[in-house]
Amino acid sequence: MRNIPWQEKPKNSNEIIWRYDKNPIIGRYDIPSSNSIFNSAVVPFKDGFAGVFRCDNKAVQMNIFAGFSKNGIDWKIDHEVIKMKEGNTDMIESDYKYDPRVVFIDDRYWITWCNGYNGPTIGIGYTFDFKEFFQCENAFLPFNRNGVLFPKKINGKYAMLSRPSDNGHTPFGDIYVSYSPDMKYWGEHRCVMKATPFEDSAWQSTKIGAGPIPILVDDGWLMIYHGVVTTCNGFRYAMGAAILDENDPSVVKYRTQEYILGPAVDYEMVGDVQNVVFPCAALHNLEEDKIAIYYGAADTVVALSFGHISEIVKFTKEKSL
Ligand code: BMA
Repeated sequence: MRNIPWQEKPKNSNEIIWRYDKNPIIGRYDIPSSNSIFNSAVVPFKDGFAGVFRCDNKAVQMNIFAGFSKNGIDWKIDHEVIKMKEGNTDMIESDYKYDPRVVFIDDRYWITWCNGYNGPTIGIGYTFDFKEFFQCENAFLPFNRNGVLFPKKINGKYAMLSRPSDNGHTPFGDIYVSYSPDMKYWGEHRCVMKATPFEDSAWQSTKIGAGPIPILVDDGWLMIYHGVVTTCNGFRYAMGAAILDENDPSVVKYRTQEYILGPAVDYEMVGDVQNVVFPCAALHNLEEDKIAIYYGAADTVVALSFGHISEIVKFTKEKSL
C-alpha cells in the first residue's frame, strides 16, 4: 500500500477523527463548469490515486467526472463528464448521476452512484483505467440511494449496502444489504440497521446511509456511515461508525451512539446545503493504522479527515448503542 494522505492528530486533541488543516481540498469552482464539487470517491490507482467526482454544473445538474492525483490531496478533475458505454445490459437511461463510490474487485474498478431512472436508484458501472467507463444494470427499483459495495465477495456473492428512499428529500431511511452472483441481478435483501429512536441518539434518528467502502478489521466490517437529524432548520448530516459481522453483514456488532465527526467548521456549516458532513470514500493502511476519510462538506466542497483505525474500532465498541 502506497502512502496515503496523512497528518498527525493535533496535540491536545481528544477527537477520534480530525480534519486536514488545509481543508477543503477541492473547491466548488475547480472545473470550469462546476457550481459545486462534493460527495466524491477516490481509490489507489497506478502509482497514485484516481477518483470519481460529483460535480454539479451551473444549471445545477448532477453528474460524475473522473479525476487523478499523485498524492491524494491535489486533484486534476476532467472537464468532460464521464460518458458511459454499454456494460452488462442495453444502455439504460440516466437523467442524472450523483454520490459515487468506487472499489477495486478482482480485475476492475466498480462504481456505484445514485442514478436518475424515473427517480433515484442505484447505478452500477466499471472501468479499468478511469478513461473508458461501462454502465451496467441498475441494482434496484427506484427509489434508492447510497449504494456501497463491499470490497470482496461474501459467501461467493457480490454484496452491496443501500438505503431505500423516496423521490424527494427522504424523511426516513435504513441501511439494507443485498447480494448478487453477477453484478446484474440483486436479491436476498436484508435489513442491516435502522435510524435510532430520537432519545437514544438524535444525530442519527431521521435516516442513515452507508458511506465509504467498508473495511475488514479483526472484529468484522468497519462501516463508516452518515446519520441525519431533523432540526427546526432542516436536516443535519454527521458521520458515525459501526462494525458488521464479516460473514453476515446484516448482523450489527457495534454502532456508535455518538457521532465521530459532525458539521462544526465554516465549510461544513455554510454552503449550498448547510450542516452536511457526507463521507463517500476512505483510503486506509492497516499496518500503519491510518485512515483518510473523504467527505462532502455542505454539498459544496470536498474535505479530508484522518483517524487511527484502532481508535475508531475501540471507540465504536466502547461507545456502542
Ligand atoms: C442527500 C443527497 C446527498 C446530499 C445530502 C444532503 O439526499 O442529495 O447528495 O449530500 O442529501 O443535502
